[in-house]
Amino acid sequence: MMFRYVIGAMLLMGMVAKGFRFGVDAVSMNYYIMSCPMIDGIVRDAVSRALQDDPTLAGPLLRMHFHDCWIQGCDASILIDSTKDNTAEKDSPGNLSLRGYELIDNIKDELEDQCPGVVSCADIIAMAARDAVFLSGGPIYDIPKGRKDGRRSKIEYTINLPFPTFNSSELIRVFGQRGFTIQDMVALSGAHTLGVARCASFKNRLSKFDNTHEVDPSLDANFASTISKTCSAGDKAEQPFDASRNDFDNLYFHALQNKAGLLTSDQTLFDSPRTRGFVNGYAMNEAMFFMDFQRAMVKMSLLDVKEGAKGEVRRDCRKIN
Ligand code: HEM
Ligand SMILES: *[C@@H]1O[C@H](CO)[C@@H](O)[C@H](O)[C@H]1NC(C)=O
Ligand SMILES: CC(=O)N[C@H]1CO[C@H](CO)[C@@H](O)[C@@H]1O
Repeated sequence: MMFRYVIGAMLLMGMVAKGFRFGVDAVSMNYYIMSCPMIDGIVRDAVSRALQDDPTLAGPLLRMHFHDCWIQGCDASILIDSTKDNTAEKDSPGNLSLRGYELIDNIKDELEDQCPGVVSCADIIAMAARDAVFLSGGPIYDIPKGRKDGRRSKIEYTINLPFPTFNSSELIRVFGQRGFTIQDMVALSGAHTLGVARCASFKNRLSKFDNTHEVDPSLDANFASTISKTCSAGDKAEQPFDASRNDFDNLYFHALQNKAGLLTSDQTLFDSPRTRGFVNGYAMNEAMFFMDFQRAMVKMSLLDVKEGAKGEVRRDCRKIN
């Protein structure tokens, strides 16, 4: 616990220094301290109520933040609805299974009542993801706030999301391009401790199995027949990533060690010597996973953030002002 405070204080000092350099409208830990002091409680309570109704929402909320940040920075571009003239990110095939948009709308409404025109949708996504992690049993950590909302969302850009068929070299490359170390990338992949994937995302692992009646060597035989059975219900059938889909824990890394990683991009982390050490470390020591995960999440939450006049505070998260 003490350790967490020390890390928090170190981050805070870093952010304050950053705010000092870039002026008053830069991201900071206490961005809303004057303009919306109740914000943390409001978001935490709303996410908590939503997860009591539906604990499976934690995964989609965390994934939403990743998809938002990965495409054009953490600017809530993922929330924009398509219009007659523009097909938005959220309508791309890779993003269709995202959920939780209504919860973000509800939080936004509540914040508009309490502190009108102040809180960006991008900050709401980032905070909701953070709270979803904590409320599912993961680490508690703070993130800087003050992201502004972007004014564009285009389906074409989502081509840059990492593919589930990527091997570790490709993952290392694309995460490296965005400033993440190999360790960051493995820790962030640990987000797959929450939630499910649809057969469409992992059926590539079965083709060899199906076509030649041979077990794919990177797949445990029992697990291969489990996912094969799941896929017999079609492309939309869901398979949890690990044995505890609603708990943020390190069982995902145990699954990888047992050749029961769901996506190619999961199993490759154990199969490649460049990443295996981190997988084994996180499987053995959950506290280390939590520490690295929260650090990497803060980093991800600051990807290409739009500060000040580079963005806006959307009135309706689904529409540009
Ligand atoms: C390393 C590269 C990554 C790849 C290739 C990848 C790919 C995928 C795919 C294909 C799915 C399943 C989608 C579906 O079938 O509906 C998924 C689910 C998920 N991803 Fe990732 N992902 C990656 C990294 C991340 C990161 C960095 C996060 C968050 C920090 C994340 C969070 C999630 C979560 C929580 C789910 C479960 C969603 C649910 O339950 O509906 N992923 N990911
Ligand atoms: C990873 O995939 C890339 C692109 O398909 C390929 O060139 C490379 O050889 C693969 N690396 C490994 C270690 O399999
Ligand atoms: C990961 C993934 O499937 N991404 C898709 C998101 O949507 C675009 C646009 O339709 C696709 O080209 C990507 O493959």
